[in-house]
Amino acid sequence: MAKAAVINDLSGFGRCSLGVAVPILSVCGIQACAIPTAVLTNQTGFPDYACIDLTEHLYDYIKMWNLCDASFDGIYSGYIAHPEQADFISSFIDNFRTKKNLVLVDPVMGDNGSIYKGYSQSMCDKMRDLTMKADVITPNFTELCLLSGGSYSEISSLSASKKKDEIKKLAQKLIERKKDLTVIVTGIDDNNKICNMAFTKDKDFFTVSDRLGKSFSGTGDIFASVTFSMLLNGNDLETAMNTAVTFIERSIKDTLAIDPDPDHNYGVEFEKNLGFLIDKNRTKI
Ligand code: PXL
Repeated sequence: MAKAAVINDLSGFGRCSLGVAVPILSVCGIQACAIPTAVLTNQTGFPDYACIDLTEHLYDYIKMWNLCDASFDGIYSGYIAHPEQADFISSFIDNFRTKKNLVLVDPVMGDNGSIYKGYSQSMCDKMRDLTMKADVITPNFTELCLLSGGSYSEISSLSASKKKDEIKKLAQKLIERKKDLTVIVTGIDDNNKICNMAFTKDKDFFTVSDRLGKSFSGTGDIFASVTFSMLLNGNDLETAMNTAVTFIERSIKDTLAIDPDPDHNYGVEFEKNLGFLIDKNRTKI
């Protein structure tokens, strides 16, 4: 059975981070070894939340897991609660990197043109360095701009096709810095559609699906978790991304079936669709 270290926060409400990553990896037949960066009552999109920052405990994971000779087929990181946590993730990758393991960094920093509450410029700078240690990164359009110096407002005002050209240029800028990087830009608005655009140094791949409702908490985390799991199980990028898109579509449809105007902070009904991922990964379970 494949084993992955998953570095992310645990939010009680909001269906994001470890709350979606652990169940998704598990149903894909991957042992998820969780490293909580912080414990939050609710994700930070809620008007009120409390956060316990776990920075001071993080290096124990490297120390203790070296003592038990731990090794990982994959490493997947997401939300950080303090700039030093990016340094920790970087050290964790240095310690547990092998020639074969897969490292996915989801550079969680913001959405819709703004950084998340609790995020600072120094966290974004450190996140930018961290992405250069990954095989795959999954920024949304806001995060792509933060990583590459693109102007969110200028590019957002362009026509859909010009916007996609600019996104490609920004992704290529990151690939110039690290030649074997796969950049998957998630949740791009294209009129009534949503696109995910993947770039490597020699190929591009896009998914297009209908926009269903407004943007929900945690769908970026779900996308990264499914894509990471499918890649770790040996699927190609296209299959991995298509599976993530279908899983999210089904979960949003189920959410809207219960309430056509839901509070997007609570995330999507992904739990009842985990069986779909079990079917997709049948040979691994
Ligand atoms: O889904 C990204 C995310 C993860 N973790 C926390 C968040 C957010 C987005 O708001 O607040 C705590």
